[in-house]
Amino acid sequence: MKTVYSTDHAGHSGHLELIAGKIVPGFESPSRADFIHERVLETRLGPVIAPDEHSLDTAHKVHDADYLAFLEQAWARWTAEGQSGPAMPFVWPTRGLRGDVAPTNIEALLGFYSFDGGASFVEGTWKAIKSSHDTALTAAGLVADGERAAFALCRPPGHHAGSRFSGGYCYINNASVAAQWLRDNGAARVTILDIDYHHGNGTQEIFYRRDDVQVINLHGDPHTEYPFFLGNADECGEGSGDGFNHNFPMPAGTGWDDWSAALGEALKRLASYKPDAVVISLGVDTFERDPISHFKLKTEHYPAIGARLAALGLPTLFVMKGGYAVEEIGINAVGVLTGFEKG
Ligand code: SP5
Ligand code: ZN
Repeated sequence: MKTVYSTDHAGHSGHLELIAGKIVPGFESPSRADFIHERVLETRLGPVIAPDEHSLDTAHKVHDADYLAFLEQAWARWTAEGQSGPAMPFVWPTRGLRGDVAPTNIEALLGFYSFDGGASFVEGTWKAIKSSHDTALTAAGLVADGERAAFALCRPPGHHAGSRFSGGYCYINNASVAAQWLRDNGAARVTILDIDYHHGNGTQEIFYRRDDVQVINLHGDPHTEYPFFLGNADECGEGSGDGFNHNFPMPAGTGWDDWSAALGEALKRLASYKPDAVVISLGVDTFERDPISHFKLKTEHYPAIGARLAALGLPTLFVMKGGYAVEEIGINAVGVLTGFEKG
């Protein structure tokens, strides 16, 4: 399997996040991608190629234009105000405030276009966002051209980013852009299967009223787990999208047996949709030693997941998402891919 990868992610470093009452260095660090890249080479998964430059045309089909423009300009606007450290929101337009009109002040804009304090901006953030986007689209191109599978080694991740907001380390929803691109390039139906520990709230929001992209999520129950405000089992889609969104929330502490059973049900629903291509939002923060998540999957389980996905027999695009046990992230993420290759 080919891997698409660029070191342009590395400038997204020194950013901060608000978590558990503290502002701390981002868990979503450059070393995550470095460890995965090293493991791809070590296991001889296949050629590693650089992404091609892509326009934002497809991104404009899943994100609003004002939001994409904000992402590109956020750092410049922040420094123009005399700020130097990472650009972070601190005020959000919740119920009872005006959330319908974009403000002009950069501090207000940071809150207007986000849902948490987990996606701050530094100087290299836009370049990393754009390269993550290009990486997903280049890998989608490989799959459209007939490869059985491809791996988009994306950083930053994307699944918490919605049509008009960032959050949870995510800015452009790269898996959603890739799914849209596959739709526009020959696939009548696409499934996004999200196996990251956290619910992919952004992906759900983007496709919630559509029947041409099925969205399936396996994740920590939002009653107790981040992102809290979406991801319940009764969220099934709306309008023409009714019946095309599937959530499998599971309690913190869930181990392989229950997780694997949920995957089995998810794969049944996927197969009955008969998609022309599958996009896997590949998070390995389901790992037992992940520092911010609470499932109990072990390293040996990741190749088993890959083999189950291979058994679908469908063109498959893997898009890298979460995983914060940095030492093990390469073994676990690439374990899914080697399991797929053997399966
Ligand atoms: C892409 C992705 O995986 N984003 C995850 C964002 C998680 N953000 C905050 C999670 C808060 C978890 N609570 C801390 C519990 C520490 N034991
Ligand atoms: Zn996650």
